[in-house]
Amino acid sequence: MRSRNVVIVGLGRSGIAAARLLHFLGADVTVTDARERDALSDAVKELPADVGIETGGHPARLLDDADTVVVSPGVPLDQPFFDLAGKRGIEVIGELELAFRILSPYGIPWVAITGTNGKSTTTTLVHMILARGGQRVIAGGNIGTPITEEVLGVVRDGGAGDLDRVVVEVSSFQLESTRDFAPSVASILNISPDHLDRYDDIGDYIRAKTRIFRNQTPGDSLVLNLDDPVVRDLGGRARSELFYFSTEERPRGAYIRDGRLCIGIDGSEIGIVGVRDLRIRGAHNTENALAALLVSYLCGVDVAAIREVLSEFKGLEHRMEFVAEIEGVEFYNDSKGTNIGSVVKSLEGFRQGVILILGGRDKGSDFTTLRKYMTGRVKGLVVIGEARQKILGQLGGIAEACEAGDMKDAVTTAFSMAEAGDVVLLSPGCASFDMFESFEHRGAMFKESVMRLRNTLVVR
Ligand code: UMA
Ligand code: ADP
Repeated sequence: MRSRNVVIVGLGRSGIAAARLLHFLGADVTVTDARERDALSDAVKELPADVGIETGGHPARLLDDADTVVVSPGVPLDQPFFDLAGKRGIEVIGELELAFRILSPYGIPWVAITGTNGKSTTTTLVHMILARGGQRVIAGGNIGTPITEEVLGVVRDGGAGDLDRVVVEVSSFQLESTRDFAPSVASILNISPDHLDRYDDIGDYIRAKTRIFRNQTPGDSLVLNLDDPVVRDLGGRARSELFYFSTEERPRGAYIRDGRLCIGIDGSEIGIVGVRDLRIRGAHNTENALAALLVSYLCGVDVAAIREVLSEFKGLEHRMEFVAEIEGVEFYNDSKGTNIGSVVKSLEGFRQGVILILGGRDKGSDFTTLRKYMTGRVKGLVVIGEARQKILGQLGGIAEACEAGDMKDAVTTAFSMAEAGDVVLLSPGCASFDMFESFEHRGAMFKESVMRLRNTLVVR
């Protein structure tokens, strides 16, 4: 990194990691956050002592000595601070771009996975498969560990030159602030409406996603979902080699034949595992497995490693996670179901008798889309968070509906609406930040409330 004076905007996970990496590399670093200092005390403790800190806003004077601005993904770019940086010719890049540039001298190929849903599951599978196949890999990004944190780990140990690959889950927010980012293998899993509180329309959201292949060249690979009506047509804009996955057709790439997940490229076909051998359930997880096996195959990994991992992987926490059965009622935690498309997939896993806990911070979503999937399946609706009234307005009359003030209340209310044989499903279709620190926190509170309920019933 040639620049010496860097301003980092946002002191969340990405900002802290970027600051630590740049500081290690010898840059002069100042971090600025919109929140007041009191709210940032834990974050500040993680910074080296000589990093400058400016809280309560992003004052223009920080740009006076800056060469580069590094922005965190959750910080919208349509703010005067960034306009001013642009006018002064100061480059604004994201934390993902920063990591890419720092590793670029080593020539390590990157694998990047995006999509509205299934990113973390697919990224985890790819990471596990490549590692099982003996590749030296670091993984991170939107999945939770900022990729700059992983990069600091290898740069500090002098091990960057030994890496075979970097695997990243990338969000539309992270892609917005890329410039040179060019993964050798990229995948777009699916696109459905999300984050419409940040984008003017779905077209803007799609444009951000397509930045994943913007700098790819003919030697690179792009893996697309042939079954997704938006994604299947994006390949026309790419210069990279196209591969597809599908559960319905048999494209050049990965598909299902006779109940087996297969790779078929240029005439040769390899059967990998049976759909029934997968331990992650649901049609959407079959799609994730197809994407992961194709991406991994294109990274040159041994097929045995793909087989082993796909037959073993049981799924991630907070994604359709079975929590407990209480008096015949099953509880599932799908706290990561943060948009309408993911709630649809989760509902499709059940036939009837669902009590759905929905709500949180709205992202400009259209909840009426859920109506047809709820009919016949959802017998009770418990709404939580800021989006309560909007959801009741859009879904009223479809099922018995109740409001709950917190997660404990939501769980007990849902249980009171259920009978033996029913399912209580937390699949909120919203962001968590109105009531919780993160989707992980929301899922943990759900599980804790279910366990408490079970304990009180046992005592009774
Ligand atoms: N802030 C400002 N100015 C602003 C807005 C925010 O200073 O104008 C500050 C906030 O006060 C806060 C900080 O920015 O202190 C937060 O930055 P951030 O929102 O970028 O959060 P991070 O902790 O850095 O986490 C980010 C991703 N968050 C978002 O994109 C919102 C995490 O994805 C990601 O795991 C992490 O980087 C590591 O790469 C979370 C997410 O919700 C899981 N992602 C969205 C999704 O999956 O749908 C895109
Ligand atoms: P992301 O990282 O994109 O949020 P995850 O793998 O964490 O995706 O899954 C989050 C939720 O999205 C899951 O609980 C499930 O409800 C839904 N989901 C997962 N994979 C898919 C897919 N391929 N298509 C649609 N929905 C999916």
